[in-house]
Amino acid sequence: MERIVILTGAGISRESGLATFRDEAGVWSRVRLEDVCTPEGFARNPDQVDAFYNHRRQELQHVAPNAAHRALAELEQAYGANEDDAFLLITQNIDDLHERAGSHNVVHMHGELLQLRCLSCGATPTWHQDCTRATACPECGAQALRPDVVWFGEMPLHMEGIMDAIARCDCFVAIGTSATVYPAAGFTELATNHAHTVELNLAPSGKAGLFDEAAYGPATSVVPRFVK
Ligand code: BV8
Repeated sequence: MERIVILTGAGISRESGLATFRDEAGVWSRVRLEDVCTPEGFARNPDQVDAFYNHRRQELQHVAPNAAHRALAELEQAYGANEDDAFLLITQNIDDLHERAGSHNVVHMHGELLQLRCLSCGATPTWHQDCTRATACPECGAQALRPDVVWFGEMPLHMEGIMDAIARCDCFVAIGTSATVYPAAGFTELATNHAHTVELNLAPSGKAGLFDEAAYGPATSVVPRFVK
């Protein structure tokens, strides 16, 4: 059975209404990533970081998965019949749209917006409301909660399993990512020598030259077509 690894980025959630990061109206055109997506920014001004993630957590409640998310859930179903982990979906996104579309085996390498982490006891409670410096950890009561996401300079999650899956895959598909942020941006290089590589994106990414196959256009049209 062919083994397929899929990597998604913010572009797959764009047509659900969530902004990407580096497009002209992207998240980083409105706020400096150094201020809201680094440990240093959190230490300097935690209230600004709380507000940044509270806004994104609130907007997540008003958006829904799109046809691209659903197509990947259907693809997992088709592979799922074969138990030997032939299908892996890695996402750089911290939204829950893949899960809401029906995907089960989702690896959030940059963490999850709907989860917090307690800096006192390490608990990672699921969280849909706002979080401020006064919010108490449901486990230990400490007012020491932060978003459970990976900031710049922090180690992405599940890297050992990710590298192993890429090393063993026959097909690697990158969807809706500018291939700017490492280590995810380096995954295509890891796959290109032994796997068939595919880029599905609105426009060619910085790594477009590495792919064996590509289709450009909105994810809701190119992803279902690829999955068929
Ligand atoms: C780390 C989470 C080390 C929170 C984010 C070389 C090697 C290793 C590291 C580095 C390196 N060089 C530099 C670094 C450091 C840094 C980095 O990569 N910097 C960049 C800016 C150069 N990397 C890190 O710090 C990483 N950590 O390396 O740790 C380490 C080792 C040991 C011990 C400790 C540490 C951590 C990186 C993770 C940072 N967190 N987010 C949050 O979301 O708030 S990253 C941020 O960018 C986003 O979250 C997103 O996940 C990520 C990638 O962005 P994309 O998803 O690609 O989005 P983008 O807007 O860029 O592109 C959208 C694409 O969609 C475009 O191509 C567009 O054309 C397309 N599109 C638009 N509309 C559509 C569409 N496609 C289809 N349909 C549409 N409708």
